[in-house]
Amino acid sequence: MPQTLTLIITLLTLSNVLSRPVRAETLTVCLEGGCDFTSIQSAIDAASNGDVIEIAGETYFVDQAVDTLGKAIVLRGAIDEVTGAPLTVLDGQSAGRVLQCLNEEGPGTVFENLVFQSGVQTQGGGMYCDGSSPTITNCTFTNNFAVSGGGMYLTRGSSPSITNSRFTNNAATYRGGGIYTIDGCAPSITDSSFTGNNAVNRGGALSNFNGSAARLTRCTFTNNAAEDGGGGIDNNNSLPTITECTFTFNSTNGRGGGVLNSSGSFLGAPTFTDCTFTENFATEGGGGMHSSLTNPTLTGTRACENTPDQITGLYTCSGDQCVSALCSDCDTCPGDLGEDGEVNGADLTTLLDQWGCTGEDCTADLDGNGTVDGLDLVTILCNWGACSN
Ligand SMILES: [Ca+2]
Ligand SMILES: [Ca+2]
Repeated sequence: MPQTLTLIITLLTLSNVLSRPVRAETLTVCLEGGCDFTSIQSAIDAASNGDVIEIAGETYFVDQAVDTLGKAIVLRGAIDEVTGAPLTVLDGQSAGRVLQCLNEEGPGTVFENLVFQSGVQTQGGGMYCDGSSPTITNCTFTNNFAVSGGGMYLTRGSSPSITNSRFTNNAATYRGGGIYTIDGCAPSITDSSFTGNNAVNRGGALSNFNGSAARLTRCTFTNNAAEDGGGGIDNNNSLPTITECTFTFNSTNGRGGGVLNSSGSFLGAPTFTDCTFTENFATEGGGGMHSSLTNPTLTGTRACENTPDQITGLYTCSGDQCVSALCSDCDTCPGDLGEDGEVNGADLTTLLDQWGCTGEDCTADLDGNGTVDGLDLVTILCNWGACSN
């Protein structure tokens, strides 16, 4: 056998041995001893890719942000067997950040069944991701605090996958009480809730900034607030895809009680599909949503009983839209002023006849803002054709 061939075979055999997966280990953490480690960070330091760290259901006070060091490992907490709620708590003691991923963590870095609470940092009190996209499942971020991104701060393309998680009572003195994303991040957030988060500037629950393409599916936004716009979500130069999400009781002293889309999204515009906006509030208008210098696409939207109006600013709509003062109108046929089962030229004529009408007698004031105006015209046009109900 020629020497070269022998060498190649030897190398192939050797590489086969070397690439054979090392058996993944399970490392255990608990405070009282009897486990492999008493500190979460010590367990991470000792772990190799593929390992699982199981953390007992106790409260771990974090003196320095827990850092996964780029390792593809699973951090798994304990759950209440009845409710499924996480019982393992990482507490920042209102002194520092709780968790960070700074080394290009990918989906193989998994956080499961964990509570991240009482973290404080300039960016990302609960969690900070820089160019990292871990997997987050059944986690709770609560009572965290920052200038931006109280619960979580995502930057430089960080695109974590977040499922079945909760962001509750987090706060920011600037933007993104729950989450702040900047510079091309595309987190996927599914079946999760944002409740009682607050921002002094914009985006009580979530603030997307500078080319963020978040994908939100079946998320609820309830009781979030921001002082200067976007009580629920603030989309600034961003193009999120928001599907089957519900916005209720969010508020702002600016525009966009539920959502504010703003500042010329040069990369595209937000897309909303089958979302519901009810009982949100905006002092300056756009109780449900307001858009400025961007043109979001709305499909299957239901916006009703927001204050002082429903949806303001530019948007592109498609069918099955209900933008109406009363939610009960959504069950009939919004825009069908003549009640003949079709939104057509006769309804448009009625609206134009009442153009500028103010007060309660104006039947063509479809969105209930007190005037028959362009917003009502949009409702007619968005629902053009045979009634679906
Ligand atoms: Ca009609
Ligand atoms: Ca109106």
